Amino acid sequence: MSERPAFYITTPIYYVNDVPHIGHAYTTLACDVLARFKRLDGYDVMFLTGTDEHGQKVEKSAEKAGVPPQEFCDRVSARFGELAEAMDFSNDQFIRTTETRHRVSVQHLWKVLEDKGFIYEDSYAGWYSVRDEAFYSEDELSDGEGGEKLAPSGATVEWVEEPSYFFRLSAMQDKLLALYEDQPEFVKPKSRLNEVRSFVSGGLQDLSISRTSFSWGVPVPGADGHIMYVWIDALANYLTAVGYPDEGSDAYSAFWPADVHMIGKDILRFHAVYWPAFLLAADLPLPDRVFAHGWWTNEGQKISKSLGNVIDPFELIESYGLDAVRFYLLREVPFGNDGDFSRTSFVQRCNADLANGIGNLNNRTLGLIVKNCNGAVPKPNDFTKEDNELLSSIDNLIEDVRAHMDNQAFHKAFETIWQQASAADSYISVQEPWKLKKTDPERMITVLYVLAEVIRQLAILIQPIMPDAADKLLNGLGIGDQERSYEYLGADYRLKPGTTISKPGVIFPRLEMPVTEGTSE
Ligand code: ME8
Repeated sequence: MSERPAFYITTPIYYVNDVPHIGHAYTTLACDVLARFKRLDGYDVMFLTGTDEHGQKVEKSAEKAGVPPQEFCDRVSARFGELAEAMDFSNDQFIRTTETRHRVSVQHLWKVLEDKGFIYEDSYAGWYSVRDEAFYSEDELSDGEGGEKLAPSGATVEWVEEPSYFFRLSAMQDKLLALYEDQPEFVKPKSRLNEVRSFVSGGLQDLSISRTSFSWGVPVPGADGHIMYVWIDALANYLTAVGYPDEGSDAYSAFWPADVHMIGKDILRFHAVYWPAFLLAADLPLPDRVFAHGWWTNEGQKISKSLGNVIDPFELIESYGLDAVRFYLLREVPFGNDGDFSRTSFVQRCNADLANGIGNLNNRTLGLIVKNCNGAVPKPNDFTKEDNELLSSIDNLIEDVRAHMDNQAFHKAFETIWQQASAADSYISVQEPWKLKKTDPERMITVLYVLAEVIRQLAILIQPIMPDAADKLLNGLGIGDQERSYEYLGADYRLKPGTTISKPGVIFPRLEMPVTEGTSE
């Protein structure tokens, strides 16, 4: 087994009732960036994503489409696979809850919970939302305009009465409160922890965990006619992927418990209340953290199919290129907050930080090296105070970036990196290497060397967010695949004089402003 530390990160598994949109791309992107970061930082990473294929919502969608549920799941799940490819996600696994290994795993978990006395049979009479696949108590509901009852999410609920098995969630209240107390980073951001704590403090009712009024789900072992509630089925995917129920397997020993379950704020209760309750009841170790990020709106409006404003990630990539899409989504909005997608801000952000930022820095520096230094990294002379300042701040940048990444503060990590790119921009404006050619060619050489070295380290640092652009930048500097991990940051692996430099191409194309109302600048 590997000597390296392990890191296990998961996305929610997405319902296959509909094709992927920007929200799904966003969560998985955040995980991808963290997974890539950790790999470069020396970790053995397990990055899991996949699809949630059972339940009433999926069954109804398949019915509507006039295809058998499994065929429907295969079709939509494949689309999520295509998204992973289009977004260049580096997931190690793609799990589907209709796989046999998952049925085995979740049925085992059920049995463990049953053997430990946490499951009993009764009947459920209450409200259920198919859209949310969630049970709601009366006091959580509000009245809709047409007299219908609405869940806090805005989804309609229906009255359900059926025989059901229950999980003794009510018995877990104290243990959960103790968890939030002892492990305050279990839920992030902090506002979400407070939300969860107040929900649990209000008292917990036992949870209905089987359904009998439809059949698209994992059969409850030994209970004819019962299928598992889709959330116990879905949550268990995080265990299945690392080999559960084989707790002695290499994958399980290396990766469980998970380091981060990344989710959107809509599914906080399932991950921060139900999931730890199931695990505590089954005597299984708890994940380190559930991070619930915010919600994207589109130009100020809720994203919804009925409003026709769903942002298609495939179209975005087609229009703006993958590097820009990946960059914008994680740079624009403080991670954890809600964010508004706007094409104007997209173009502004990418042009400022990419085309005019790192792209321009790279073009100017490499262009001058190719023209004035025989197309190779020049051998620098003595560094001045300014040179040393710039170099030492980039040499130490990883410390701050790492701290931000460990807090899932992606925007801060990128801000830190881009501040360094700005510092290099100021340096080039002050040093004016293009003028030095005539006045002080030896100094020009040193300035260009310093700049190229800064670009080397910036390119290594930005690999997680823009793997493709970083690859081009590193190729331009002649940095081989073996010299791209974070070990190579810092002063020990400075650019080698004599390395051939290629003529810079366009790495970050300048994007056109959208021609719609309200975009005049
Ligand atoms: O809830 N902004 O699946 P789901 C940001 N199958 N993120 C968004 C978003 C938006 N507008 N819309 C969706 C499920 N998301 C369950 C999960 S896990 C064991 C089971 C993202 O297809 C966000 O991550 O409804 C949210 O939590 C997830 O998609 C919901 O995906």
